[in-house]
Amino acid sequence: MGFRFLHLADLHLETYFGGQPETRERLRAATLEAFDRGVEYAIEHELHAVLVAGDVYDDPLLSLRTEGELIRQLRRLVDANVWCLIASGNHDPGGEPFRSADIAADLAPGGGDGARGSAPTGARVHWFRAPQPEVVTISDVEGHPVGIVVGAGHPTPTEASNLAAAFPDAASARAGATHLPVVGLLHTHVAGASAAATHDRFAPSTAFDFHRHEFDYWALGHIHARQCAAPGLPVHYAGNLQGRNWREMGSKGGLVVDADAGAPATPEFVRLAPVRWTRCSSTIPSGATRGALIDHLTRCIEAERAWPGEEVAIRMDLKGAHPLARTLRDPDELNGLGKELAARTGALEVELLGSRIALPVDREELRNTPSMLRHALDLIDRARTDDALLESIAPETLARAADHSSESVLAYLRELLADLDEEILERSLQAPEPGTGWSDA
Ligand SMILES: [Mn+2]
Repeated sequence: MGFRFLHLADLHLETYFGGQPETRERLRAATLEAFDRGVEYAIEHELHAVLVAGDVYDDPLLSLRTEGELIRQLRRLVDANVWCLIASGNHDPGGEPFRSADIAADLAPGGGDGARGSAPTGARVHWFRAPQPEVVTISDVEGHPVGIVVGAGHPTPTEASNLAAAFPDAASARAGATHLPVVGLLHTHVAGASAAATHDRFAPSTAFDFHRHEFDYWALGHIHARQCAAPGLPVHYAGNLQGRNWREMGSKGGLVVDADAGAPATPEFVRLAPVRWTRCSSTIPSGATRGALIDHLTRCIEAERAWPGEEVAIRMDLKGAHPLARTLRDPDELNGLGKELAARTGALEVELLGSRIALPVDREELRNTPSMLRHALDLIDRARTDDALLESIAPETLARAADHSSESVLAYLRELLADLDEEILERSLQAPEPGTGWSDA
């Protein structure tokens, strides 16, 4: 067995969250719960260390309560003889004027007594706060060395230099201890990684930097999507610990690594986040009653869960044909339905998107049948491309055309046309038969 550790990254404690107010409240606690689970996992599985690759908290406004919780968890690890190594990122920079320096001081031997009675933390905690790489030898419970961690931190919130480039190669990090695996710990933007484009280019690096060092594993942070960041090399982003919004979907947690010297380590994902953001699409049953529609959507939500009762925030793309298409596309209606479904299923949040719901009309058939409706639809179609026709059918007084230049009037008229065929269809179609419309009966 080699050097066994849990790789976490991007905890973003007290981040600004997406979703409804209740969702934000839940996520605040869920992030701390996920961290608690990670600590629990490391202790229970007797890992040698927990490595956190930066962005432990979101900004310097971190509450004292959450800071206290962070320190409490780190002390738990130390009390259980598990090392804890953190490398500062852009959200938790390590320079003297920043918050991490204070937290690290509380963690040092003889530091703050927030957890009186616990073992002194200094021995097994290391916070890499400086841009110059430091080498730390990790020992097991008996004090035998099991691995080497080389780490560096962002000194400021906008580190522009390539920190990976200054790392020593594996041989010099080992300094003769050839049997020990070498692990890099860094918060960095690797060019070409998946989702790299949506993350700021702080401490930018390339796959080449990691090729050169010949480390047995790189524990990276910054990009929130879990992935191997350099094909063919043991260079991994753990992804953030708890998804915070629709852009951070899927299971979240950490990577468990068992590293040996000279053998690139393959990490194994362990789910830690209690809440999962997910997205699905559903074709609604045409003509369903309100009750039948709710039942249908409830089943979709249940099917989306990995296990009964899983805490999910779901975004559902609705499509299909329904006599009440207009109602079902209305944001207020969808919001109300979503809340009802969330309460009914216990989902944290249900967001419904209805723009692809249409009226149950065979448009081809309609166009081939002579009727007033057909003429109206033809007229709307032609007016979309024929400006002279559009102007000729425009009302003399326009409600909102303050600027009467021909181009702005035309633009306004085109805007009015946008949804007009749907509106005409809906108004001219017969009301649904009792029992097929919008009732719970
Ligand atoms: Mn970051």
